[in-house]
Amino acid sequence: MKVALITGITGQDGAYLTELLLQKGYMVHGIKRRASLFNTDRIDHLYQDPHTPHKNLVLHYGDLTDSTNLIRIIQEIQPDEIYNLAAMSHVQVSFEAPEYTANADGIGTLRILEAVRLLGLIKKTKVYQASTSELYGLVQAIPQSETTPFYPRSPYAVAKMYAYWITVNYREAYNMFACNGILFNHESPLRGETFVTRKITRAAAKIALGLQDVLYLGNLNSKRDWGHAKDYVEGMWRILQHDVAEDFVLATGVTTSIRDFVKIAFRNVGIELEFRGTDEGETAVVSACTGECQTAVGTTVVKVDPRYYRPTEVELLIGDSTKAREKLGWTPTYTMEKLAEEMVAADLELFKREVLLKQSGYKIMNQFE
Ligand code: NDP
Ligand code: GDR
Repeated sequence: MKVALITGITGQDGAYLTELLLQKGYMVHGIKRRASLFNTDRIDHLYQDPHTPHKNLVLHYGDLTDSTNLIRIIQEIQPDEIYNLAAMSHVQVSFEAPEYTANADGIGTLRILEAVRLLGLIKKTKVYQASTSELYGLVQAIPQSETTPFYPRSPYAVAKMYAYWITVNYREAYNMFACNGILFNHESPLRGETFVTRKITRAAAKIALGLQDVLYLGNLNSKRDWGHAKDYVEGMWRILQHDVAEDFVLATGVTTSIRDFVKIAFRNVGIELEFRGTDEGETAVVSACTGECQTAVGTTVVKVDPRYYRPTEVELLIGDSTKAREKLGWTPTYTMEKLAEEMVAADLELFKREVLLKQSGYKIMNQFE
């Protein structure tokens, strides 16, 4: 039985990867942070009571900013594969917490690699590093591939650039099986609520059901190459099964603007939008309303709020994943349209439950109301 350690197991990718590795018969260990509230929602369906005999999923408390726990856990479980997914992963937040981001996302990766080396596990343990298309930053060339130069545009991307190169360096210096997956944006119904796709699909569902009036967004012009997280965790696994340690881009090769993603998401709840104005004055107005939609034609449902603008923006990402397709046989199965449809459907389901509770007399409130 292969043993895997996943850092960031409570995140979007951690949840999908755990499911995949359990299906493949792995013993999975995950590192979760201590929080004042439960933070395991995304993997609760996979959770096994500590008293269950022959468990194949075990969670350990830990943090990428604390090498003592990383060394202890890695020593204890002697993993065949480590997937380093833990990170402060929000680009805009990294401008507000740059030092912490550097520590967790940059030095955190070094701590993992060094733990493997110090514990004498170089020959046994393969390491996957969650690198990112944010490394490309200011456009140098398109589509972006493994050979495109980097130009990071945020504290997050700069920290991830350190992580990328320290992974390459440990591979070259110590002959470690350490690889970067340079992954373009990937989303799902499990995506964090403050990333733009999920913010949009939640708002589309809530606006259609009459639970929200307006969606405020930042830069509508930037373009992203969006795939589904389920496809991308399959790629991570394939990267570590390849006979040689190498770095790979995973991407769909199709790019879409935020504005077009908004249009497509709202179309899935029966709302057609017409965008008017430019820059900070841009808005979107309902031009037709069918199906789930209960919003009057002519209502303004999207507005731009400059508070969501970034000090330095990444305007255009479009990936070339030819190497992964040819060497790993990896191909994404989701189009952006299918992804948006799945995300909107999941959010509609979620908020219909909220409507039902309200109609049945239950108040939706937090504990302090
Ligand atoms: P999420 O933000 O959903 O999950 C991040 C995970 O990291 C969470 O489990 C979080 O724990 C954990 N974490 C954060 N800080 C620490 C820390 N200091 N110590 C230990 N754990 C920590 O991210 P995704 O699942 O979307 O992404 C996974 C990885 O892939 C990240 O490294 C991200 O930067 C990278 N990436 C993501 C892409 C995407 O489009 N999704 C594209 C390219 C790269 P908690 O639940 O407690 O917050
Ligand atoms: P990104 O994802 O920065 O690409 O990083 P995000 O969804 O946050 O932003 C994508 C683009 O949308 C624009 N945008 C907004 N973004 C957010 N979050 N909120 C808004 O209201 C909004 N309005 C417009 C942004 O300016 C940006 O251009 C994600 C993360 O998962 C990283 O961890 C990962 O490395 C990269 O994808 C690849």
